[in-house]
Amino acid sequence: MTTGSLGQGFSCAIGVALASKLRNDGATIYTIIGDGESQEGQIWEAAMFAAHQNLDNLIGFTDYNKLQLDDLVENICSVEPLADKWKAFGWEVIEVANGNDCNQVDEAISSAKVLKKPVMVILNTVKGRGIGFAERAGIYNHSMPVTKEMLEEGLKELRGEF
Ligand SMILES: Cc1ncc(C[n+]2csc(CCOP(=O)(O)OP(=O)(O)O)c2C)c(N)n1
Ligand SMILES: [Mg+2]
Repeated sequence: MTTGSLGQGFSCAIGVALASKLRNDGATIYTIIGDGESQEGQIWEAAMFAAHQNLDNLIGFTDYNKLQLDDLVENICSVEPLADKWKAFGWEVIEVANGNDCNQVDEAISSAKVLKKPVMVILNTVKGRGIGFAERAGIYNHSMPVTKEMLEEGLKELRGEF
């Protein structure tokens, strides 16, 4: 599911992970949150609950692109020290140096699957990576109108046609 209100998707994923454990269906539950989203109080209540329930079937990802809607995350309200926060909340943490590299993400998932606690994978990412105009826009790409021409250009770039 995708969600709009920041924090709610994470709480839903934790509910799904708990249900999966109760059913003993062997599923792994994946959830992605933003770094700006991590400024929400709901994230931390949910984090505490997931550890309390020992949800070792849950793998979270933080898209740590250092930007939120208005500005740099650190200018609005820093989330650092992010890894230490998750550890203090009872989670295992795996940090991925280049979160835009699928191989590095894949390796992190393999490592996360054998850990016996909920795991937060912190992905150091670049917002808009893969599409030049989106990456260059930085903070302004959050609600950037995309014309038909820009869409074509972006898709070409993602297909490696430049
Ligand atoms: C509870 C809540 N407060 C505020 C917003 C408005 N809002 C939408 S996106 C956003 C910033 C999210 O930043 P981040 O999680 O870092 O995502 P990114 O922009 O990097 O993809 C905000 C404050 C919202 N959707 N929900
Ligand atoms: Mg962000």
